[in-house]
Amino acid sequence: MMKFHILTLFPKMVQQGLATSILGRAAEKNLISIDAVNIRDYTQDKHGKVDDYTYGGGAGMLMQAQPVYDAYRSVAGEKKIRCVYLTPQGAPFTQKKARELSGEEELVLLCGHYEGIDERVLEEVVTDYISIGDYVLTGGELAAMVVVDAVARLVPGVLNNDESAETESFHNDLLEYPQYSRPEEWHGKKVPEVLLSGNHKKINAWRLEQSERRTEERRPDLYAKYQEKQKVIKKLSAKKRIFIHMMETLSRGLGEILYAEGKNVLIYLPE
Ligand code: 9D3
Repeated sequence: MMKFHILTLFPKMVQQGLATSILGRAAEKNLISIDAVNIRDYTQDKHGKVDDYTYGGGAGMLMQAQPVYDAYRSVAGEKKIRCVYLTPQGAPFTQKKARELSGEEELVLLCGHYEGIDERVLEEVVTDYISIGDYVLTGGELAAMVVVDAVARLVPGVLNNDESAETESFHNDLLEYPQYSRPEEWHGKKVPEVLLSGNHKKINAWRLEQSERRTEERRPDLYAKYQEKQKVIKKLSAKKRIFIHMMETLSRGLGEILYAEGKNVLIYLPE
């Protein structure tokens, strides 16, 4: 069972948002637990205040160190639990980071509000600084929900067999191809002929082509990476019997090209 503790001023928001669908079922099955801790419950201020002005001036308020520290201690005790602070000043969140965090037994997610949190408590409790992208949110709650969702999906048993096979298999560096269901014609639009042909070799070729065109159009950054990989795979195919393992590693997205120049290829194998 992987435990998520979310420190926030808006516990209902995160609790409700994560109680539905796949994560709701995972919690019912005790594969994960999600508890939202209200930072305000830990203030020593008699009026329940958790924020104050910043030293040095400037607009806005800051969350004070004391309630954040005591909220963290209420879940961690004297233990050290990995603590992710959701902040615009963090490193961009990626699937790789989600995989890394899913190896923890327990995780604290700290949501900031106002202009942020007093630096001194961050120095004492935070192990990871994460942003979910370059746009302005109101607070860390939505970002924490994004991280919990992406990490919890990787906990064994949370996804069914079909769902996990999908995430583990090929199509790395490429966007998915378009998909169609019944009826065969809708608003005058027909399902592409090839998908009704039953010829799976042809279908796979069509889907790959669609994925490539779509990636080139919508994600030129990913497409450049894909093309570099294909170039290296082609080079390796000159000695296929020797390099078959490297070729498969690359096409399955299990390795990264560190260096490729002339006849030298260096591949990094994570884990
Ligand atoms: C001086 C400008 N400030 C307000 C406009 C900066 C600011 C403070 C706090 C901007 C946003 C926030 C609240 N955002 C988050 O806590 C946050 C966030 C985000 O805004 N974008 C992407 N990822 C994240 S993770 C946490």
